[in-house]
Amino acid sequence: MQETIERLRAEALAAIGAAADEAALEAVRVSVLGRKGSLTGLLRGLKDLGDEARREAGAALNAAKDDLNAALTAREAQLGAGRPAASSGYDLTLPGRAPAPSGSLHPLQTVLEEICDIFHGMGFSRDDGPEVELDYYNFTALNFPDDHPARDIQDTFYINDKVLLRTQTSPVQVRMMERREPPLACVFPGRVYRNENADASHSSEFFQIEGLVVDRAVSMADLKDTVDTFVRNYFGASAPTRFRPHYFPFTEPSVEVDMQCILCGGKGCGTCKQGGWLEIMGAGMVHPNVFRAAGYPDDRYTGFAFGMGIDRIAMLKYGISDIRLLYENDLRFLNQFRGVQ
Ligand code: 2NL
Repeated sequence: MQETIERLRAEALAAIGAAADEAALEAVRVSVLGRKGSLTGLLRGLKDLGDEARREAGAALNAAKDDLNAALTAREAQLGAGRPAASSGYDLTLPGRAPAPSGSLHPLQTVLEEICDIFHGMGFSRDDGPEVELDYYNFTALNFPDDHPARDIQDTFYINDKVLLRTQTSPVQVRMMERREPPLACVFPGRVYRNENADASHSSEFFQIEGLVVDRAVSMADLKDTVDTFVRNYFGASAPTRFRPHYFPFTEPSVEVDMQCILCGGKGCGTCKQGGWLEIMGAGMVHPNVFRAAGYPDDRYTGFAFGMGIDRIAMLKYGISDIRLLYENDLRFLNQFRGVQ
């Protein structure tokens, strides 16, 4: 009996050592220790032995069983060590699933950030404020007379008598001047609203960026240089710019700024309606009444301000012919800007 046990033990240990993978090891375990295994069979046979022989064989069989269990555990750990613990049941060599599609910036946001970056490079900071505004900040403080047509409900969305959706970002600038003393140079991008019927070039919401520089002795030449530096940086080539006299209640003098058409170089094309020039912004020297409303002492400061439609710049840059595309969020349109920065 002792010999049989010893032989079985030696054979099983050899088989455990030779098992090349976990399946082979499991087969060895079943053949020795399983319900019909060779060692299990011997244990079952103990009951037929006499007292003395049963005690001896029992002790030997239990010792062999412990040895084999220990050897199985050790071999199992050895075989498992080659691969990460978590991988059982997973095939780590399979290619991954396609990642969830990532979003991207809206073309208006891309253009807004690019424009802000350029002004940041010229030393401008950036600020924003409420889209729901007091009519005082949107109109009165900006030198709009009480009977100015822009105040009409035909042109402006009113919440009530005194509260409206801002029609420009200028109210944020008035709020800044109330808070801070010059010198200041800041841009103010944001969404603005006009009570307008939508068509290819009009939308009741659009984006604007305004800029304001106030200090002692700021001049129209500073405005011109700022505009030229912006155009050079944004549109690359040094397209000439020109000022045309204009009227805004909040600036005096006021101008509209054109740049030579980037598409035809000034020769005339569909984009510039054959004129050779593209209007890119309105601007001027801040009206003294605006400084007065902001609480700046008379005559101490001068400043320039400008306002630019971001939608128009985005439409020019990407060749978009209908402003409504920028607000409909049609994925067939938006997906064309994935990866475009
Ligand atoms: C346009 C014209 C402009 C301003 C905005 C401004 C702001 C203050 C004082 C004076 Cl607080 N001016 N902003 C000045 C000139 C033109 O925008 O056509 N925007 C799309």
